[in-house]
Amino acid sequence: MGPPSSSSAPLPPPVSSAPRTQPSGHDHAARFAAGRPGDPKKPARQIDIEMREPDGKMVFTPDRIEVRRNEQVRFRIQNHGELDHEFMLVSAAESAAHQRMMEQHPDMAHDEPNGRTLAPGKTAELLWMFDKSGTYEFTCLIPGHREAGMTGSVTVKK
Ligand SMILES: [Cu+2]
Repeated sequence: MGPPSSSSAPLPPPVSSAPRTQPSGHDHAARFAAGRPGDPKKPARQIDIEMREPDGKMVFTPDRIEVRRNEQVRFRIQNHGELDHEFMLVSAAESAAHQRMMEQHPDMAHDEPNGRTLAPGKTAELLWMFDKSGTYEFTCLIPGHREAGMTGSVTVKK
């Protein structure tokens, strides 16, 4: 047993990346404004979403979706590009906050109730219940991808 270590310099205070106006930083559990995970026992309408990188852009096809409130949707997401991509279902405000966080933690992968990360050539499914009307966004939060065009909208009608 030696003397108490003197190498344990005090840690710097934790740096919060969340702007003051956002109540939480990266709390996924509380951020499903777009609805909630679906019930696999109930019927769902399938919507195919393709991810690609045409002509230096990055896109979802289609990039506009309309659903009815309380309609359950099975997103079938295919990555036909050459890069990893994400499909994250969020509100516009959540997307902006999350994007700032991703710029600081670019390696963060998502496999969450409201999103999937897909390597090239992969297909994933996401079952979702849109239980609130409004307009939501789906986006790829990998830094630079949203700016390159990877964003789309879901309009939930009453
Ligand atoms: Cu992407």
